[in-house]
Amino acid sequence: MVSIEKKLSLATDKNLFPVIDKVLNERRLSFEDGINLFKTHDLNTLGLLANFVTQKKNGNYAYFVINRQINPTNVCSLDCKFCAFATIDKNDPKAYELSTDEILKKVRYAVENGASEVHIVGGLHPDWSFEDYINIVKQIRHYFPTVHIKAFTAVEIDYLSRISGLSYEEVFLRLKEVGLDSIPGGGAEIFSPRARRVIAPEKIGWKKYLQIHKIAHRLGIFSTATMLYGHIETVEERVDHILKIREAQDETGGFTCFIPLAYQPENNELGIQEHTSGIDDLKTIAVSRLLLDNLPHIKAYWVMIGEKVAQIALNFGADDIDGTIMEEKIAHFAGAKSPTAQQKEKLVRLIKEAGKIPVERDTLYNPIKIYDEQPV
Ligand code: V47
Repeated sequence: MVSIEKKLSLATDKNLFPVIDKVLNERRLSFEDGINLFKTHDLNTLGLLANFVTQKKNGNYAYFVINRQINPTNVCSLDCKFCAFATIDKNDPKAYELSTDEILKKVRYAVENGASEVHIVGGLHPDWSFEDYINIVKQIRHYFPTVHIKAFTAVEIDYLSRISGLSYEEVFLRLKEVGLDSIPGGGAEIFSPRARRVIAPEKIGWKKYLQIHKIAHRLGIFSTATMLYGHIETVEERVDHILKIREAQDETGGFTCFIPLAYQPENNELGIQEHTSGIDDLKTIAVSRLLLDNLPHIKAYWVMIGEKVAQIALNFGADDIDGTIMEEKIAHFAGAKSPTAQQKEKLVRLIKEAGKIPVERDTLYNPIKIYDEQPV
């Protein structure tokens, strides 16, 4: 077998030589290394390096989850320019609010179809009270005692704190008491204040986003982290975003996974025409894998980059492709071309074709089933 050193000796971009040396010797990469990795055209070396790190962390395993996404409402007091899902106007024909019964029906369908997780995010509804949000979690937990409830982004936690007058800690303790298990990584967008002023001027900034996640971690609530890329941000802003997440993870260790979210350009106010390219998707995943040496998992979210690129990304640093999801609104309102649900068998096949061993996981990456027996 050809050694990794031998393979990497074919690298053509001299800016990557110091990075190769650091990766092989398990030394932390710098901001400048991140920029050089984003700017390289030597995709083969980037993929080799990222896959080398993934294999060290996760062997040949690649994960998926049987889950359902539920968005209780799209009515939202924020007016983020990149968002095609939410509406500020309750009377907008596309506005909707799910009742508790409708939410429970969706959870029931998910659980009956093998879901171990429900992933719940939605708008900051101006008329919903703190207790309305609490009740969503409470009712799900009452009827479905074992399903993992991953609910409410840091942006929603901040909103719940504001409408209840409770501190972030107190909000989390209430949610935990009624059944919350973990929180998702949405709402991070891009941390750069410059870009944030344009794309999400009213949303909490990066300091609060990370503060909320770190508080969650200290209370034993794990979370994921995201980055929305492919809009107006610069490569420097991407690297800065990723390194801020690395710094937070050094403090708490509570992020299970990092998910680069490819911007979907339709039906919103930003006026960008293009979807991200496959090369940019692969680079962003690979660079994330290399910079985030303290995060266990990197997700290639098939919904936003498509199944084909997600599958290739499993050899570019990703070890997870998310899940069956059962329905999806946020990316599809904004023009995502992928399906809105996925069969488990398809996820297994995508992973096997990438030469990896599929593992159905729970939210915290405990294996539920390993599919190592049959070939593709
Ligand atoms: O916060 C909104 C993003 C996020 C667009 O935690 C958009 O495991 C692209 O966070 N184009 C919600 N993205 C989705 C999310 C997520 C998805 C899958 C797994 C996990 C996880 C989290 O979607 C929002 C925002 O950053 N978003 N509009 C758009 N036009």
